[in-house]
Amino acid sequence: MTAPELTLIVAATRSMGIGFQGTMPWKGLKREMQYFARVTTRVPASSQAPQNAVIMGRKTWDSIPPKFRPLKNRLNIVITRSATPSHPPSSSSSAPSSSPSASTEIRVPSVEAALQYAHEASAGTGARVFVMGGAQIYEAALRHPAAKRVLLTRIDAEFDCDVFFPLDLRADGSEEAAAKGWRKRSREELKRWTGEEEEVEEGGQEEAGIKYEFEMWERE
Ligand code: FOL
Repeated sequence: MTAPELTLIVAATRSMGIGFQGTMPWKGLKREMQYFARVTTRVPASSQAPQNAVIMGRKTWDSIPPKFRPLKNRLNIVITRSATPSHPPSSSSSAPSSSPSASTEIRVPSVEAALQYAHEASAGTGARVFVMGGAQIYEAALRHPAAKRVLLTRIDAEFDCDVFFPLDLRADGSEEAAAKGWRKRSREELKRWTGEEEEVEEGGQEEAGIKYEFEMWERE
């Protein structure tokens, strides 16, 4: 079986900063967060998938407000070294103890195990698999050939950051990304892939006095 395609989703400052002291470096980007929620939740129109999967590290899981955890209408897969590997329920077996109920997250010990789980759970349904951080998990995902796409929200500001996205997609200096085969796609291609018709405006968005723009990068 072929590996499921992976899409990394991230919001980053001009210097590719993504986090500060266990939380997000900025405040008040509500519509940006709603974009994240819509895009990760929306299943492709052509798919039979009940839901997409979101893969995250344990620290990112901890950073989500408890009332939003697990992220609703998505299979939440959390990577933690203290996990004992689990397998998704297969249609031929009846093992309710290992099934993810709608209100719980799955814990796995590695990115590889997360991919395996997402793949088995979604086999053939067309469900999408998103990697939503943090930096260590993005880094491991980017080493994987299945990581085909980055949905970047480029925040046109600087904030104190102590964690950075491990691939340099800066507007000016993205030679590193280009050399590794990463190309920025058009706004039309982003709209088509995400299904976002209204929200992806030319010239970007502004919220709480902060400008930002939605981008899609793909690896050739
Ligand atoms: N990608 C983008 N574009 N923006 C982000 O803020 C972002 N954040 C993370 C990963 N990728 C991102 C990791 N951090 C929630 C909280 C923190 C978080 C990711 C998600 C969260 O609570 N999400 C809810 C939305 C709640 C709301 O509507 O305010 C969800 O249902 O997705």
